[in-house]
This record gives sequence, C-alpha cells and structure tokens, in this order.
Amino acid sequence: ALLFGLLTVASIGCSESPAAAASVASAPAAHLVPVPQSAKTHPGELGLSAAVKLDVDAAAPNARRTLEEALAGLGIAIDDAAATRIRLQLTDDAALGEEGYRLVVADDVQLSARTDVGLLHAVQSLRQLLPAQAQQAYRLPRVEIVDAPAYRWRGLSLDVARSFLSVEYLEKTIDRMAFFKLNRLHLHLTDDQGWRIEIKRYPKLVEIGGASAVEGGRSGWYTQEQLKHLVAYAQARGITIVPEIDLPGHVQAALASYNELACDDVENLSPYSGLEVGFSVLCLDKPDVVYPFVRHVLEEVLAIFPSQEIHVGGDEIKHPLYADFVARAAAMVDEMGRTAIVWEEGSVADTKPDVLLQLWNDSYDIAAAVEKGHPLILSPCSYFYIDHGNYAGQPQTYDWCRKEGVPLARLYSFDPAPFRTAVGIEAALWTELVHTDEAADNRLWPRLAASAELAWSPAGQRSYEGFRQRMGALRTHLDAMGIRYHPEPDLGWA
Ligand code: TNX
Repeated sequence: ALLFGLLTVASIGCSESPAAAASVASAPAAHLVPVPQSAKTHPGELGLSAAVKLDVDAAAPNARRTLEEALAGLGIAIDDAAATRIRLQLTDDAALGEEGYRLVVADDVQLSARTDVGLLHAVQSLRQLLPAQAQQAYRLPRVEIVDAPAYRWRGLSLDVARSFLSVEYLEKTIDRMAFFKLNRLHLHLTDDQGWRIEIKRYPKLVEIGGASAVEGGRSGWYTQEQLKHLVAYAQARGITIVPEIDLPGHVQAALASYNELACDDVENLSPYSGLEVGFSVLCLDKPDVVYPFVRHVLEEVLAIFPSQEIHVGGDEIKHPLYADFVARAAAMVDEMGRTAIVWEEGSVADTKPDVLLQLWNDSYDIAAAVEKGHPLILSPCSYFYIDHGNYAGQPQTYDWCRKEGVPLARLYSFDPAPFRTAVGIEAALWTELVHTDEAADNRLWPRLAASAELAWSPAGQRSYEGFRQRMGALRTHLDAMGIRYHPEPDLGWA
C-alpha cells in the first residue's frame, strides 16, 4: 500500500506533469473524485468497443444494476461474445473492510470487494474512468486501484422542513451522492416552519404542520410509503437515510398541529414562516404529554428507517429541563435498539458514550464529551454549511457563520484529523433561503464533491490542486447527470 501510495502522486490526475507524460504517453488519465487511497497506472490503455461481456457475482445485485445502467447510458451492449470482460467479484480480502474495493484494468476489467457496497463504489470509480457521453469506442487507463474510505460517515444533511424537496429531487440527489461515494443522507424532517413526515397516530402533524413552509419556500410532506421507497432506493445505492426529528425545540409546526404539546401560557400557536430560531419548545413541564408523544413518533420513525443512527435534534434551545430531555430521548432511542445523534449542544446531557454529537457551531464546549468517547459527526458551519454562499454577498445565502461564505477552497482546506473521535463529515444545506431544485443544486455542487473527498480520501493523497484538476475532468459527468452546479470560477467554470 505504501508503494502504491507513493506512485499515486505521479499517476492520479497529473497527466500534464512531465513524469506522467513520459510514462503513460497519451493514455487516458485516472481522474477520480474522491482520490483513491492508492492507484498505480501502467503504460498503455485498454480499448473497449461498444460491447462487453459481464461476469457478476450473484450476491452483488446492486453493483450489477448500477453497472448495467451505466453501460446502457453509454450505449455499451452486454454481449457474451464480446472481446472484453468486466468482472464483479466478491472476495475475502479483510484489508478492504466493509466498503473498500479493488479495480484493475489490464486485459480486462476486474472489480472486487467484500460486499455489494464495496463493489458499488468500484462501479462508481469505473464510471468516472469512462467518459460521460456515449462514444464509438472507449479507452481506459491501465490502472490498479486499491481503495477504502478514511471515514465511515460521509454525509449530506438536507433541510426539507423549511422548504420541501420532492421525492424525485431526493432520488436524483442520492444518485449524485453515490457517484462521489457519499453514504449518509440526513433528512431534517421537522422544524418550526414545517413537519414533513406522516405520523399515522398524529395525522394533524402533516395536515397542519405539512401545509406551512418558510416564507417563499415550498410546503408538503412525505407519506410513510414514499419514505420507505426512498429508503430502499438509497440503500440500493449504498446510502443510508438518517431521519431527524428535531426536539425539543424547533417544534412550532408540531405545536400548531397539537396545541396540547405547548405549555398552557403559550399564546402563539399559529403556523410559522419566519426565519428566527430558538423560540418554540415542547412543554417539558408536561412530561405525561410530551414523552408519550415523543415515543409514539419515534416508534413510527424507526419502523420506516432502518438506520442504526437516529437524529433527535437538540439544537438551539435554552430550558432548565433541556439536558434531562436529551438524556431521556437518547435513552428511548437506545431502548428501541438504535443509537441517538444530537446536535453538539446535547453534550451537556448525561447519555451513553455511544451517542453521536453533530458538531456545527464550534461554540459549545464538547471536550468532556469527547473525553467520554462520544463519536463526532463533523459539520462545522464555517466549512460545511453550504446554505452559505460560495462567495461573500452571494444572493439568497446566509453568512451568519462566516461573512466570506464558504468558498470551495475554504471547504477543501478543512482538516478532520484533530477530531479524535470523529466518524466522518457531513455537509449541511439549510433551506430558509433555498426554495427551488435549481438553487439547491447550485449550493450543493461542486462543493459536496469536495466534502466527499475530505471524508473518503487519506490526507496524504489530497491536494486542492489535484482536486481542481480531477473535478475539472469530471465536469462533463455533472452535466450528464443534469446537475445545475455553481459555475465555479476556481475550477475555470465561469
Ligand atoms: C443553524 S445548525 C441551525 C439551523 C439553521 C441554520 C442556518 C443548527 C443545528 N441550527 O436551524 O437553519 O443555522 O444556517
């Protein structure tokens, strides 16, 4: 691996460098995002005609389907009589871990991994080695890639509560995330401005709470059937959907639906469409009302989402019983056999050390929690809040966390290494100011690809210059996927 590592620097994404030019002549380059753990290119190339032979392990149905769709998209037929073979094989190589893979292009193409998910990642790498559009013939670099993620949590958080995003848009986003080996889609399903998940025991949550949105945003809600469909759709692409029910604050939509959840002296129980945060709270002085509600909601949520980790919110609320609430909610999730995630404020609660903290604001003291061993999901706002602009003053963006916004180079410069208990990185798109699919695409891309590289690739392989070159080479893929990305000047796209 070390040898591969050293060679990679000269062989990945540097086709213009003299060394690479001398050794591989005009062979196509292996421009991959995220950059792999190790890759070694050999001289020459493998030519592919418009037909290949497929040889696939029966236990890798998702990788197979993804590969077949990719080949169909390029007009490459699957034909047992074809000269070149693509082989997808499950192997026993413990070094690859759950998600790692090998990809070897020699006289044929061999993808191997321990799991279907590992093979899915291999197929995505192969897609990136191939052009985005159909051609007469294809040329692949002769390459040996051994790859595995640095972090197990490579996420995107989408706020569908302030402004709704359709199932169709979420499916597209899942496909695009998979292309960059992201594996967690966190859905922020509830907030003051809307409640987006059907809870059968409390139908008014969506009848009333689903009908509101932030001013200018989209209302709407998902049926449980739709969410189950989405879970399966994501799972087939290697992605786990992580639901968030934000409690005990950020609940105006729930209070407007079921007034008894509020304390008796609360006067404003109307649906809310403003931008302020931190005013609403479940009535923690009525435990006999609040905790059964939380339990019933969580029971239905868990029946939809098989994710081991379940997010219960816990952000931006000051209340004497706050820590007690977080401890009880996390314990409830634990009793139900899952593990709670809470925003970093929740570190004050007495919870089991496996409860995950999602870091976002850097202003809460979490040192003691880290000492206790709590795993961290890294979303510090000055790097990963992509509701913030790509540049200072960009219209329809926030800048409360950083007035210069979150430029691509800034995001890429984040170093996760000092966070000893980190399980990974999650970029977050809040939607107070993002009300269309086009605006969401514009905030997400290409920054989400940079975030994916930070979470997947080892520090020794990453460089911003390398990322710029490789991302530049993948622009045609973003186009082919229909992504309305920000025309990033730093990539020469503007
Ligand atoms: C902070 S992040 C929030 C959200 C907002 C976001 C806007 C977090 C836990 N709370 O409620 O949407 O800032 O950037």
